[in-house]
Amino acid sequence: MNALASQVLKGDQRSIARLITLAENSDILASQAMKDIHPHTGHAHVIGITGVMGSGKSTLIAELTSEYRKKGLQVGIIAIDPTSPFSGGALLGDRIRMMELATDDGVFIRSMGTRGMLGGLTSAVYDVVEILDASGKDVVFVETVGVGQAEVDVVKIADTTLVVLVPGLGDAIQTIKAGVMEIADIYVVNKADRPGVEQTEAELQSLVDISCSGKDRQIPIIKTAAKEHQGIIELVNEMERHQKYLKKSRLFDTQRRKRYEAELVEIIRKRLMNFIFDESTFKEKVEILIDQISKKELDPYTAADEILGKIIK
Ligand SMILES: Nc1nc2c(ncn2[C@@H]2O[C@H](COP(=O)(O)OP(=O)(O)OP(=O)(O)O)[C@@H](O)[C@H]2O)c(=O)[nH]1
Ligand SMILES: [Mg+2]
Repeated sequence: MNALASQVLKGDQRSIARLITLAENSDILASQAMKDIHPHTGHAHVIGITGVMGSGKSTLIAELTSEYRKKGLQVGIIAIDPTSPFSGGALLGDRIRMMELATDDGVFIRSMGTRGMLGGLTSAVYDVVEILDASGKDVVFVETVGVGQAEVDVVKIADTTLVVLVPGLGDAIQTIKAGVMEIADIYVVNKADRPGVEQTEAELQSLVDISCSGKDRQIPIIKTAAKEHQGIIELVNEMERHQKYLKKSRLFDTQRRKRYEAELVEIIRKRLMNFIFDESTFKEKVEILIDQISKKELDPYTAADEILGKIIK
């Protein structure tokens, strides 16, 4: 077994950080360690959290984390958003809360930018989830902001997906991009200390009544005031209930297969892209083809056939 991998399996914070960095840089050293840790994954409950900007996702994660820590569980946090408090984008008060968590050995926090193709999740997220899972984290949070493709992709990684809304934005449901509402396993109305919470809840309830009619599971709506630590225990209970539901039905395996499929596609895509565009000889070849396309000596389809012909014999 790879030395780095075995340190990660022991939960060593520095080794976890190192392997994550190697994976982010697609370093050759990462792939061996990733191979070694895979058999030790599958234990963590992966929770995706998405929702409008500033709805309190990071605050919720911090509060949920302290709740899980009280239960003696270890927590991993991945924040996919450059403006999140994890990377220093929020008010000082929030940052202090995060700092508390950051010094806890049972918590690992990592923030990542959205470098993925077409604004989707950066492919290293799959690696980071695997690493944190293998390192013994019982719960892994993945935070994405409700814009772009990332929040729709989060559903491929997460076992349980939370969509966070806040009261007082007028028609709450309209404020979230189409397609995002459908990915929720649990709706959270945060900032329930603010006026308009009943209206938002009622709007959501009528949406649930329509979308869940005839289904065996109704999407629950949980009201929280993360800043006041209100509704946090209820939310933890609801997430655990969802995990049990997944395990009881065959949905758990379906969900996991979705993640592995997305991960596999991502690894292949990344390797093919590197092969075509980074490897020196191909880069040269591609430049020549682009010249020819520009001069109308060649069309893009024939050029693509030529490049792919070198890979797919
Ligand atoms: N009134 C009120 N404010 C809250 C609550 N939860 C969070 N906030 C505040 O809302 C602001 C945004 O909170 P964040 O946790 O950074 O929200 P976020 O969704 O992670 O934000 P982005 O990552 O930037 O999209 C902060 O100033 C929080 O203190 C709440 O329950 N009630
Ligand atoms: Mg945030």
